[in-house]
Amino acid sequence: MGSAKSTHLEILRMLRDSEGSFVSGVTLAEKVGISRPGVWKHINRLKQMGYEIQSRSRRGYMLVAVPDSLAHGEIVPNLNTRWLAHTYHYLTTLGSTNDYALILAAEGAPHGTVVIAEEQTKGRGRLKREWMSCANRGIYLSILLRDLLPIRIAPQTSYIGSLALVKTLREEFGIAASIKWPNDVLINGRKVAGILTETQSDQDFTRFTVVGIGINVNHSRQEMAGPFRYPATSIAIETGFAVKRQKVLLEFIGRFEREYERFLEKGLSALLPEIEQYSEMMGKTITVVYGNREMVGKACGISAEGALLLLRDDGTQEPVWAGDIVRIEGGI
Ligand code: BT5
Repeated sequence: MGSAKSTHLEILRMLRDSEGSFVSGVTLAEKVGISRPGVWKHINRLKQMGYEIQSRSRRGYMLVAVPDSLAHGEIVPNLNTRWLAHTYHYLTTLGSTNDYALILAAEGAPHGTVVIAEEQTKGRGRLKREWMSCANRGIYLSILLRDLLPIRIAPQTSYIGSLALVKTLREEFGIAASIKWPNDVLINGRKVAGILTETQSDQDFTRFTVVGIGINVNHSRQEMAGPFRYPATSIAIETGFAVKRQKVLLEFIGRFEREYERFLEKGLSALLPEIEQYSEMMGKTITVVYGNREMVGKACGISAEGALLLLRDDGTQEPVWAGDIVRIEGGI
């Protein structure tokens, strides 16, 4: 007999295998090795988790609908990756997935470990800013990368997150998403996702890197009303319908792995044409704020090291390494 935890998953697997038809309580009980009241208990547990299961006397149970949960059983069996998310930590509520991933990393968690939470109570942006992470609406995830990267290269992994998400939204959902330097993804000029990359290093090389991504998927207009530093939105607001978070997550994870491998093999310069193509600000006059400094210029490229290249009025080109774009010409 399996543990209580795996028994309900075993029952779920059998119901899935006979999709669209009933499985008798006796069959379930025999196959799993528990009593019929035991089956009933596990069915109730699955119902509480959001699975819609029809029960009919003498016919048994039939799975009617699965919840849009990001739990292990809904994601990991459907992954199409070689190494990413094979270790998968799923929590219904958590302070911050980045904090959790940093602890796991220190304890030796493997390369490609993913942490997912349905809700964050202390979700973080850059500079200890807050990331609004209300329950069951968004995707809050952190990816642990263990390759040794020169310290100056590590922040470039943020671009892998934004490029992978923009390609997911464009290719799978037909949404013209764009990248806003340095770490945001926008739809129709509004922020739909943010990325927070954190590293721990020895001397010149990283020991590990954690890329944290927050994606607003099914948030309502009220939830996205803010106040936020930059106008915010969700995929559902922009498309007008709810989107399966499972699909967004699976497609994103697959693309992240591919883009990361391309980055390791060929460097950021291999990704730059697409990053620039999908960029919200290229060729536009923008205002960047860094501390007390405000810079205005035309965004004219991203350097091979990841700096934003700003063309100033006097014709000089300035690389900008950090800051926030607070205004984009023609933007919201
Ligand atoms: C970011 O910072 O955009 C990075 C956000 C990273 C969040 C993920 S969630 C999973 C992982 N675990 C964590 O704890 N964090 C990562 P930044 O560019 O500094 O933007 C932060 C600002 O965005 C805040 O000060 C707000 O004004 C605004 N903001 C907060 N929540 C938002 C949301 N859900 N959507 C859009 N804007 C938001």
